[in-house]
Amino acid sequence: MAKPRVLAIILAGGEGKRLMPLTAERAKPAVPFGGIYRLVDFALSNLVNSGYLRVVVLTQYKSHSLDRHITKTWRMSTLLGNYVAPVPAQQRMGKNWFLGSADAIYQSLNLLDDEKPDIVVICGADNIYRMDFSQMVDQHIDSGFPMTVAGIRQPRELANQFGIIQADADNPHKIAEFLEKPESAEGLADSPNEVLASMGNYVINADALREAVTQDADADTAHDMGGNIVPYFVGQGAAGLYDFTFNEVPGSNERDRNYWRDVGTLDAFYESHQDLIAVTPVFNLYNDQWPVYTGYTGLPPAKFVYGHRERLGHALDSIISPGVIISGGEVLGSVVSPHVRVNSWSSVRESVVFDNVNVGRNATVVRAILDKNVVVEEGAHVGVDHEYDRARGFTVTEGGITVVPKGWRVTR
Ligand code: ADQ
Repeated sequence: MAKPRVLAIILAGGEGKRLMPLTAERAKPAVPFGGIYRLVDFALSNLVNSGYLRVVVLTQYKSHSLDRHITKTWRMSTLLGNYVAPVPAQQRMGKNWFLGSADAIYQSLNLLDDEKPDIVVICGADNIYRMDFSQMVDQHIDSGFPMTVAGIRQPRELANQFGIIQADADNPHKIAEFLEKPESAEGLADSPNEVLASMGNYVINADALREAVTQDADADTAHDMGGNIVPYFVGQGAAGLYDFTFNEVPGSNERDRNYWRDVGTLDAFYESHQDLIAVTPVFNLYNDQWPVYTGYTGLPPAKFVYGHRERLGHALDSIISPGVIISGGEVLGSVVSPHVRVNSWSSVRESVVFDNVNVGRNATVVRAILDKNVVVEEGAHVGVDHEYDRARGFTVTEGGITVVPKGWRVTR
């Protein structure tokens, strides 16, 4: 068979309610991650590194900064020479404006007419991982199933956040049963504390996709890929299962070989950042055989200023982006985005700091996420007194992380 034409669709319209306040003014896929990236860069980089250069990104909710990022970084990228286009969902009025992911594809079926792919790769935009999609596509073609779903083992207590897969007893590459976000699920026979979860990544024959989302459009459903389209194929005994454990990406280390995190909650988002800075990273950003591409250009290097004798400007066990100036303050166990200033006698510990934050003299930031443009005034603190943090309108997560919304001034 000739090489199939593959079109990739990234579902990037999710609202990301559980990441509030980080998603108050931006779509979830546009949330900054790892200093210089945005969440969508991981899915996009995976596709491009897999050799799939025809990519459309379906946007919808608060998509302004997402569109700008994609256009600036990806569409204009002569380096990649690829074709990445943000496609906003048709803006319907009233309560039907925001329907599920299957509706987003249905509304964009004209892309299939334009591109004429044989196979469509569909993935979400809010997971951190490395994956060579061509390996999944190969299995999909070999299997003969019209649809293939990627699966990964996850802790059983997270079953209600995922589509839960049961593999066929006779064919490990076939899905026997699928339940979207069940209240609970039985553990696997060989590992009772784990379930097999859908990664939200699908490979589908173009004609089967067209047929499935078209019939779903008229049905009284949630118009959701996981909730409706996957069960539609599973019900016909026509859904394949791709086991992510077998995915091999060049340059991976033992620890991040099968790393995959859904960063849908603030605590998961925070913990995933800690994975980046572990001494042997649990997720290694320094794998140049499978690079993660992003949009910052023209930034000066990070700078560390000696400061005062009692407190030298320094950072340890941290990721410091270009354009940062650490002047007489300390940064420990943190991920810091561009244009951040950390001033004398201040301390930033185990935190995630977005673009253009200013940490004033003598300020303390502990186990916090500071959104873009936050100003921590001289002598102020964040994450030290959770009661006070809540009283000031900051979010404090179950895991004890204080989140300061975009542009806020933290006073003493
Ligand atoms: P969720 O991530 O909870 O579960 P959903 O909210 O539909 O499902 O989000 C999936 C992707 O689609 C996200 O990237 C989101 O941004 C996007 N999306 C949602 N609605 C959209 C719309 N109208 N337009 C464009 N994009 C939209 C899914 C699967 C589960 C699976 C988990 C894995 O349903 O079965 O286990 O992903 O994380």
